Amino acid sequence: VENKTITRLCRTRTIVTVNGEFPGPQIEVDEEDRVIIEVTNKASSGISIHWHGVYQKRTCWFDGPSYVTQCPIQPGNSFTYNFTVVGQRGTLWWHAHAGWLRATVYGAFIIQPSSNPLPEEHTIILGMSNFFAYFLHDFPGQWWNSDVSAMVDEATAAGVPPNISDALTINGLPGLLYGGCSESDTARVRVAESNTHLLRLVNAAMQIEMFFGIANHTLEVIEIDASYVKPFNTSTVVIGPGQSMNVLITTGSDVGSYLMAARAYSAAPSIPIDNTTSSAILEVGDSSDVPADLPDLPGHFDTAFVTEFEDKVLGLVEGAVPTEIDKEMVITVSMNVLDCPPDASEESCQFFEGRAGASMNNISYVHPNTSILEAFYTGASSGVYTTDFPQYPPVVFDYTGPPPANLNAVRGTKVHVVEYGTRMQVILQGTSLVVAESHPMHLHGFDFFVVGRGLGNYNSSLASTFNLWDPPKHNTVQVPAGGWTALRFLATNPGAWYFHCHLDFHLSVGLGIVLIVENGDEPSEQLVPPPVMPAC
Ligand SMILES: [Cu+2]
Repeated sequence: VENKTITRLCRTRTIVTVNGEFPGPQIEVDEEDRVIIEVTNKASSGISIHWHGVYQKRTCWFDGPSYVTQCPIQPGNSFTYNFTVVGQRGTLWWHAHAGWLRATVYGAFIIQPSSNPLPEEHTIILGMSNFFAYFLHDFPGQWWNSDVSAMVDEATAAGVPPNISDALTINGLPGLLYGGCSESDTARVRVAESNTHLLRLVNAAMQIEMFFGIANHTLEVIEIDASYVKPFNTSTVVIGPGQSMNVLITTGSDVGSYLMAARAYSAAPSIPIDNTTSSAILEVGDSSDVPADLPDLPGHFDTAFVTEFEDKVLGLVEGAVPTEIDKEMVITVSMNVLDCPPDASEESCQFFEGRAGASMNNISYVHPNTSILEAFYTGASSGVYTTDFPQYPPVVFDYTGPPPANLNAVRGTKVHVVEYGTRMQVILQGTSLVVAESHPMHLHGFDFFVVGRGLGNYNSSLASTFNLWDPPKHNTVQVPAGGWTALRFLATNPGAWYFHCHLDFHLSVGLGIVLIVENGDEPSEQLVPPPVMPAC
């Protein structure tokens, strides 16, 4: 991990990279591979790396989120991640999980299946990022000459949401539609004529759900979050931050170039968004043309399209969902106004006279200054966390109705402990507090089945509508604005697992919890002993 000077749109900045590359290097492994990655921190602030979507079965030590499974790797220090990829294949990704460093520290993590279903496969990696928010904005203090954490301090000093981004990117490049300097900053991907190609899509953006499409081409979605789905065709895919997706395209017999494009989707029209469009060029055969026609993407607030898209997503594997459950949790997922801390200045509390915040079941998560997992493993949790994260919302109200008076979410470091082997059902209930937004919720250590979702408030009679036959299996799911999502998973992976919103602003103001899954009785159901972990 090191600083590197890069130029985009004729502006030069220093950013944090891995091996000097942006986006970072693609990691390719085979099913069942043991993966050993030595991370040396030559940047100026602590960092850790998360292998997004990798189960880390019994190896929670190497999952990566700072202050959850490890202390950050301090500048000048190294840490070796060491895990085996078991029972999964497809497109995942890796990214920094410390502060907002993932803005520039990310790359694809690809698990090749032991048997390849495609006669001729080409792999195309698309990254998407709105890191330009932090790249082009003239924040006082010129954060980019030091590190992103300084920028976070600037952006959140007033306790309000950060500015919107200036540009989106595809493979780290903004594309043709950003004025001067654009053409040289446009990604090109070359594929053969008359063939079927696999595109591996990752949404690495900090804050933005996206639409993505290719002019004149239909996308066949075959896999989401490294789990197969029943294949379906679409002109546009919807991909949230943290999600990955495999799609097939078939090229025609003519040589030619086509624009690929990505732009923001938002469920909350009242909030300003980055309304720019990132583009890249798909070259079919030996073509160096610069095409002009954009794919026909839905409008920024086209929630109807998103709902229709999500209705098409069904799991390829049938009958794998736990039909009985042992434990249910109902968790509100909410934006909030947090109290101004007693020692804070007025300038730092400019969001409805408090600070912009977020919570789950009214607890706005605060990181301890050490690793939750280490505290749990060594029995030294006192003063680090408490285990009283509520199983149900502490205050029952019309969650998605007219916003009630602020419920005064409180800051805290509370975890929820689950016995090994528990068949879990988790209802994530959105609220209209402050603003009804959709939240891409990501669970570490597991895939979950998305058995139901709807608008309004969840109640137990809606369980009869669940799809317990072929629901999709994801590691990240959108909780719809003003609605709910129902998940099921089997808690057979011991460890401390972060469960959080993948919009980094929401995450940084408290939208997360830690689920601790206890060891089982058998040695094969227990955490491996820890390596020497970084010190806080
Ligand atoms: Cu969120």
